Amino acid sequence: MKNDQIAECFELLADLLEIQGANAFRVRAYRNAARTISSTAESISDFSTQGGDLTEFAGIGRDLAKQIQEIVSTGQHAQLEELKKQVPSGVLDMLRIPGVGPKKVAVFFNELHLTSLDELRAAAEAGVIARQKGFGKKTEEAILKNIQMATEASARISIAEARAAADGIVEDLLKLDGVKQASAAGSCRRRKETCGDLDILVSCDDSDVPMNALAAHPFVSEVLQQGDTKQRVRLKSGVELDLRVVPEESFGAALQYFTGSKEHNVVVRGLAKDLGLKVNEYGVFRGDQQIAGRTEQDVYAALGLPCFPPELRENRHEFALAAAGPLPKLVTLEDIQGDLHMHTTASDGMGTIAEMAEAAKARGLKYIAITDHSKRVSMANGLDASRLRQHWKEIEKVRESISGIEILCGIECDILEDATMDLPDDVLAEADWVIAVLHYGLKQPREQIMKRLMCAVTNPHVDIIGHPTGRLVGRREGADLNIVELLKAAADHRVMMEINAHPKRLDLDDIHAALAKEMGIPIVISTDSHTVNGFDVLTFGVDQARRAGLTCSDVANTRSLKDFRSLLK
Ligand code: DGT
Ligand code: CA
Ligand code: CA
Repeated sequence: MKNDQIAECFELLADLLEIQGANAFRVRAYRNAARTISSTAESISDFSTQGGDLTEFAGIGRDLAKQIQEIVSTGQHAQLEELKKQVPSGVLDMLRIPGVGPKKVAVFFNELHLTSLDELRAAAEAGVIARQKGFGKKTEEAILKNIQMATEASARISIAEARAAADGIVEDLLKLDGVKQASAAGSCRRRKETCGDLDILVSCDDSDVPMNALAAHPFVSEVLQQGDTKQRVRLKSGVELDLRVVPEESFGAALQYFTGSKEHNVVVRGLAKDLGLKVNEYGVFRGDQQIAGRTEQDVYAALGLPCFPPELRENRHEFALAAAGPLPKLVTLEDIQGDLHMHTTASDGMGTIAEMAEAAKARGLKYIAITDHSKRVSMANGLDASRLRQHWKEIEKVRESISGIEILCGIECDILEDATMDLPDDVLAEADWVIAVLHYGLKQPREQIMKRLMCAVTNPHVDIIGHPTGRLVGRREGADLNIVELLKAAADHRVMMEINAHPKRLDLDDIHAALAKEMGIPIVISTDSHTVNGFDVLTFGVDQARRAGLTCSDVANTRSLKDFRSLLK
């Protein structure tokens, strides 16, 4: 069992207990434990089964240690299962509404007896929420405005969750006797930031083999439909998955077809028709004769097309790119040499400077920037000028004690609501690397948001805008900004743009990153790590960059540190 799964159990317990009005200390204990577990590098499950003493971990006492053992050994938590029966799942869905936490949900459930998003919407429309003690018209309006996001969020999962599930299942299917090939398809293979459902293809002579295995797979809760070659199941996480079993000679054609996107496939079919050919999930056909289908390369080649990387298959630029010559070579995870956004224990990170540097080095990175928060982010213990200067001295000490990785003295500096920087210019001037970000006041009118961004872009010490829109995937819209105007100014003032790789952010998104590339703005893919495991998310940032069509030359942190420095102002 993965640490994140154990942590999720505790998070859910905390939510449910809080909704039931449980003791605040108890709730906090579960949340702290969840945080410790999800930020621990070592497998808690292995540690526990090998007889390790779990109370060695911060925030884990005897009682919690026992509960962890229970989860690890039974795959369940009895009290959690009990609580789930008492609180309908529709109540938990309410937690996905931006700005609504367990305390508000407790009122909706316990006092207003609302049990689903639909009931909550109806109550808000009827003005019932605004009349409730502690709530007002404003809260009610916010709920009505944001409830749609919760409905949609519950329908789509993040690419991180999609990949973890799909890759795990594909790996297990490939181990089965008789299974020749298996692959994820659909939006997950295209690395879209969210996925509606999962799609997996298998080639196997006996379709019962993969279907029986999937039905019994630990991720799967029930089989929804089953035919001769097609099966639809629901995973325990709630997401649904389509499995298709296809003959070997059609595997490439099926993979092409079911990878999509629909829009890409429409163009492919049209091009085939122009050549007097027909393409479907079984192959490419001239009349009745199959001329390709075993591999995707064959299918595209039969149509005179290159085998598009799945990330490009959205019918955006890929056909124009193909017509213009060989496809550009997209950036890969292995190309990334440095990570320029991360936190340490100086602000809200869980690792020390040395731990973060060692972890980055172990992953093959050649350089990093330590970029803790500035003082405005007080709940993250953000740094003022004097603490920051002290912190940089610490970084210099670590620099001297570690070889094989370079460490830049950086700062993630807030752009304040009044369009000034959170730290004075003379401090920013001393930094090797300054990320400017919006954290607060994201709902300000466009004019003020742009004024703030311009303040950062025109500041001579700002190197990059971090997570430029501030959106949270499926949870919060980004700030109201004019992206073209921002990118123009960034190009003029030689300010870079971040693709924040965290699957909750992916900010810039693929479309905006493609625009930044077009305008010649260097893009940096950063992890925003808060723990030594935080670097894991780099892959999602690279995927987003690939969807934007970025090559090594577009991504500044594929360069050596020396070449990277030449891009700085
Ligand atoms: P999702 O699941 O909403 O995140 O997006 P996809 O792209 O995974 O869509 P899905 O699961 O409905 O279908 C998987 C792929 O199968 C899709 O990308 C293209 C192909 N496909 C499905 N239905 C059709 C269709 O009606 N026409 C064509 N041309 N292709 C289809
Ligand atoms: Ca899908
Ligand atoms: Ca599907």
